[in-house]
Amino acid sequence: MTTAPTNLDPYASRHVDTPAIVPRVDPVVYGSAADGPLDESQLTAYEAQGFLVLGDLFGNDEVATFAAEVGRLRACDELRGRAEVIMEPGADDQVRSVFYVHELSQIFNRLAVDERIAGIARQILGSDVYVHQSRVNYKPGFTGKPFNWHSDFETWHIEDGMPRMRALSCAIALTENSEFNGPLFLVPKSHLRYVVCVGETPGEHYKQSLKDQHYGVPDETSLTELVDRGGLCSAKGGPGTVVFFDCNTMHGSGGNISPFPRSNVFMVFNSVHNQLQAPFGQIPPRPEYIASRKPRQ
Ligand code: 6CS
Ligand code: FE
Repeated sequence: MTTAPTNLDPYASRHVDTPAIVPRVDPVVYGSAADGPLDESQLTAYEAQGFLVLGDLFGNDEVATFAAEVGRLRACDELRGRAEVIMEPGADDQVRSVFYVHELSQIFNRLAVDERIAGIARQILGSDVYVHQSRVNYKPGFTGKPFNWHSDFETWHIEDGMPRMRALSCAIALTENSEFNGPLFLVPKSHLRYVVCVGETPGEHYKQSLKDQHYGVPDETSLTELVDRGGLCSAKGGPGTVVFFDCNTMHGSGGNISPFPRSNVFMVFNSVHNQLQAPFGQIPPRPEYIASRKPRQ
């Protein structure tokens, strides 16, 4: 399918046969240091790099409670077989992710409104926020599979109808995230440019992409260009380490052949001024457990 890039949508993607890199036309930080809790240097670093790693937001006991809840969700019989539970590709006994945890779990329901993360999200996004998506990624030892390189926003724009880049993810490490067990890889400064991907989104793409994503994945030339400019960073740290990253920061992670699991809980905050419209990829909207269209105020 070859159609001319539309001038109406600065973030059109999967509509042309050749990839491209176009500029971001939205701010990164919408608030200011005066709004707190991040100080000027933290906001400046987030704006420049596209992510910020904080090591001391949650106490060990809290993280242990989150980790126990993650274990409960994974073992919960009534959840098995539900759409929110994503199994690893080719391993129907290995849970890869559980989505919608802010609604399935009282503990993560409270975490979603915890000022220590929601307050930072409001400051960066410059408005009230709501949870666009929540999930736990398990990445079990020995069998945890990779997450291909991608910009979340490219998927959320094309498949969920997220209009502009005014959202962010907050990833809380529930286990050690080391160089050995498949840590989150981020490309610094990649949030400032948008990679136009090729390929036509398959029907009900999420049934495949949440297991192993192949559409909305940048081409190697574009990815290399982003890395040449910004380098690579792996978000290593102990349990309780929190990574805030912009919706358009290029990221991914390798497989986990170590004996140690790499579990993270993700809360994705969207500005209330950026609520979902019809998917820009002109495809049916994804289900509520992946992309919230009824945000709780
Ligand atoms: O499609 C999505 O919304 C999900 N996919 C990835 C690889 N990251 C964001 C989100 O979990
Ligand atoms: Fe992602």
